[in-house]
Amino acid sequence: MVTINERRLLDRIGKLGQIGKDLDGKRTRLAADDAEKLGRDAVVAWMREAGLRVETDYIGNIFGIWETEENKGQEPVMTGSHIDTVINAGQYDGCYGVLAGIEVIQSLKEAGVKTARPMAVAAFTNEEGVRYSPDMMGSLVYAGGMSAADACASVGIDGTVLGEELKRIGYAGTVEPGFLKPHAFVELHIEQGPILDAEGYDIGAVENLQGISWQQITIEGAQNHAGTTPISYRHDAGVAAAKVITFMRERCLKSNGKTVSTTGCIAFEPNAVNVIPSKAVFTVDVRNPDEAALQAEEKALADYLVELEKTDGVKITTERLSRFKPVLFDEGIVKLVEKYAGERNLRCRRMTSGAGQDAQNMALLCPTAMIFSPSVKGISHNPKEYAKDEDLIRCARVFMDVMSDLAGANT
Ligand code: HGY
Ligand code: MN
Ligand code: MN
Repeated sequence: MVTINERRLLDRIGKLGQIGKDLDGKRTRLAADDAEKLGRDAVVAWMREAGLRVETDYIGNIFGIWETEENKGQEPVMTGSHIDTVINAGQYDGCYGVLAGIEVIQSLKEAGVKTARPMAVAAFTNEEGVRYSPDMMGSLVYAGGMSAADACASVGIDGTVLGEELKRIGYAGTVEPGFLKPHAFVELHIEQGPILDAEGYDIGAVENLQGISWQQITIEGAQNHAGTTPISYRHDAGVAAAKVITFMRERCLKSNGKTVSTTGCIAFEPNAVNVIPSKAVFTVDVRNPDEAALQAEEKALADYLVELEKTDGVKITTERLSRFKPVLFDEGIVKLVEKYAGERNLRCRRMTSGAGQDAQNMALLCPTAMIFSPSVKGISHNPKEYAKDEDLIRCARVFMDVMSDLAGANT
């Protein structure tokens, strides 16, 4: 029975987790920045150590490919995830899936296993979307949902241009996105939510993924003195922004937990303690597993902004940053996850992914599903993100079973 090299996988997760830490120990590897380049270099080195052929496409997606004379030309079974992070991030989000993908292929290869299909593992560019929008960008380009040219022309929150940054860090690749036509795609990822941990499950068979709507809202009011201006005279962009944020929280509370909304970024101008803000620029991230419900949330917000312009005497503009419909994963692969989890006596439950994932774009190309491992206390996008070694290993073993099955391995 072929198994993964547990120590090697855990060591690599730990090593990659050390890359991109600043002097305060905060881990941040934003798409195509210097820290992420070092992460990319480490992943490419491990792919080479595994004996994989490494290719990089126009948008900087990195692929480790294992094909033999016997299976060359067959559509590969693919896996992948991301190694870019949010700001002050945990060490498992995305990295676990990329490193487990390398580990599974390396272990099968080392064991002399024959597979009917080639296998490939990807590290997709800019999954988080913190520096450049939209999120899940590399896999979106790969799946044909965005042109590589448009993606490379994206201007970041820091004014940089993605294509130039990829060139600068040496990851402006030479192969066409979509160059591998996958037979199937399976992504292994930490849950990033509390369900598996709280309900005592060992593994999640992810059957669908919720829709995501990101926009940036700009509210322009009237700059004025914080002390002398009567309330009735004010056109306070800060107060208007606060009303939008609380309006969205009310919508979430009325949705019985289906809608979630977050304002993660906000900036005031001129941003002075005794000046009524003239401008507020902030993001609204709204999600719901049902497309019609998500559209209803977007419409409610748009209608509210029209109202707010009248009541507060402000001018409001919006910019679409990202929009993904909910995705249903492949029932056959979900069943495979349940089958192998059962054979290993793991407690498995079906789940929805609350997070956006590269798998949602790969589902445009081929039968796709995901496997979740438990996140302790459901904490993620936070340095306290934690996954127990035994959970990581148990789920990686099921991941190997599923990948081997799809690849027609003679294990
Ligand atoms: O935003 C998300 O859901 C993912 O972490 N990119
Ligand atoms: Mn992720
Ligand atoms: Mn993430």
